[in-house]
Amino acid sequence: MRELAARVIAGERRAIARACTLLEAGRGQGLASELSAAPGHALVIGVTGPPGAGKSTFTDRLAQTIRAEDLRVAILAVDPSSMKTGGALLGDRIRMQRHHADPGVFIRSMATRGAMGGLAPTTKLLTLVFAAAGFDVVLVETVGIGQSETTVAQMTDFFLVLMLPGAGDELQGIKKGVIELADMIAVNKADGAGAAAAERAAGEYRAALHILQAGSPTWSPPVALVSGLTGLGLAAMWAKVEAHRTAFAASGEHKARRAHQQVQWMWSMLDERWRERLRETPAMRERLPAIEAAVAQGRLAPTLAVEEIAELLAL
Ligand SMILES: Nc1nc2c(ncn2[C@@H]2O[C@H](COP(=O)(O)OP(=O)(O)OP(=O)(O)O)[C@@H](O)[C@H]2O)c(=O)[nH]1
Ligand SMILES: [Mg+2]
Repeated sequence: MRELAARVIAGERRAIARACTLLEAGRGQGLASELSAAPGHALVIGVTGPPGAGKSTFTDRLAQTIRAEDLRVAILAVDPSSMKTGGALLGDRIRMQRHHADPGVFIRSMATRGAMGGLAPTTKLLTLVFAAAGFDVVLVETVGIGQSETTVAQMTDFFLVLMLPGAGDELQGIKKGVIELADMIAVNKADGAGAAAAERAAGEYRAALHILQAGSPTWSPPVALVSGLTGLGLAAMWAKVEAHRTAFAASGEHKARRAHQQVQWMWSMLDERWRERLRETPAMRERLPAIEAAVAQGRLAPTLAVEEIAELLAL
């Protein structure tokens, strides 16, 4: 493990890939500790949005923008496997090939199914690998469904929410919670025939953000128009990310956010392990399916189920 960690820290691509595989498989705790000792300086950016929002295309283009500044970038695409369509998978593969020859870009896909230690802890572990390997920027791309977006918000320095211009109620279908977490909202596909609709959508998001309580004394989340396809607005949005970084470093919010995230991460790992242990306890292994079934069928109130489980565990 020590040798592997050293090779990761030296930026060896094969070692980075190997480390990711180990950590995804729920192995390599020692490795994680070794890597924590080399925290690097990476800025971790989360990119989320509804299915088909153009996240992959956008992330790809953003990586180019970042590369143009001679910064090294790692992309972690978190796929809720069941949602992945053939087209998106193909697109992701094409994109991997595009950057193949560039040693300044590292791309990793992580299937939710494959994350043995839970999605959140594993995603966090992989960002740790990239940071230790010396990448300047880590882009974490995840589809905005279910809980993955809040999870990702909790482990990034900058949380970007991509939205689509669309007819009707722009806020429909996206959770207010996600908007509240956003450091920036980007209305994507603001190109060609979509430009006017994107402009309208941006106006609605601005209004929505205006009502929300500001989460930071130094930062009001901007709403930008972008196109991952044409590159429109990408340079401007990157400038905003850098402005955010500068502001948060100066105000101490960057440090505070990281500190808070470390504690959250500790708890999420503990939760996972605890849950695992709970399920593996012999008494639980036998009883749990029956308890779950009874709760599902309404024969047992969840409160009583918890009492019984607590008793079985002598809590
Ligand atoms: N007009 C336009 N189309 C785009 C843009 N970005 C992506 N698309 C198209 O939108 C579709 C989805 O793009 P992806 O980048 O795969 O979107 P995604 O959000 O990663 O999709 P999932 O991973 O399946 O959720 C593709 O057909 C793209 O060609 C854009 O900026 N403008
Ligand atoms: Mg995608």
